[in-house]
Amino acid sequence: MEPKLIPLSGYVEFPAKQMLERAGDFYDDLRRRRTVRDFSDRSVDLEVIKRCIKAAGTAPNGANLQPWQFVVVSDSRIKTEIRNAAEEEEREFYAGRAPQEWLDALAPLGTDSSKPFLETAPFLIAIFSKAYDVSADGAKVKNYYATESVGIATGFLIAALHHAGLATLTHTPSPMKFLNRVLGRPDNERPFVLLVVGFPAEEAKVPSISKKPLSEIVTYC
Ligand code: IYR
Repeated sequence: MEPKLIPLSGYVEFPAKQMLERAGDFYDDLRRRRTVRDFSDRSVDLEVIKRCIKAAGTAPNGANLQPWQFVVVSDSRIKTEIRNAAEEEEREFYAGRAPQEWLDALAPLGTDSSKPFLETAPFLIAIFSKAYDVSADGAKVKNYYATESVGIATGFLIAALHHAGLATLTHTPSPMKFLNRVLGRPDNERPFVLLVVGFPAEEAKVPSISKKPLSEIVTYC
């Protein structure tokens, strides 16, 4: 097939000084983001969520096959079902399935099997990754780099929600297969992450942890 190529539009170059400022400002904005586990039950405009998911859908991805599905949950009965199923898995996780080394790594976060935020927060966004799609005639169509692509889109989504002034929790109850049953998703969709979205509770607390300095995370050559 002949590719259809069109002129690049939308790219903007900034003067060097402005470029530096923008890079610093973006860092300053992103570094304010904290993973939140204490959510308010205040409602959030669905339109904000839709716009943020549109931003996520612009992510670069394998062969532009866009191997993702975002399921937006606000129905309180479904949230309760998700909480119950997640807590069941988490109880097993914390009571024995997780190796001690993993529990030790989680200790600074103060997490446990109780997940009230799955009912309190106004929105849960279940993000699914599709290793393949199913065409209208039932044939399997393979996707490429599905996990990487969905990871990038999820990063865009978290940044978009933060930019809009919402708090998120990147939640990965393990295993997450119950999300297919509860949300009625087909077999080609694998749960990637359950994003909890809303306003932080007024008394929200977060762990006292820090990010590695640049010198530790970059190598130049
Ligand atoms: N899924 C569990 C455990 C957990 C695992 C990781 I890796 C975290 O960064 C945080 C928690 C839970 O949600 O409690």
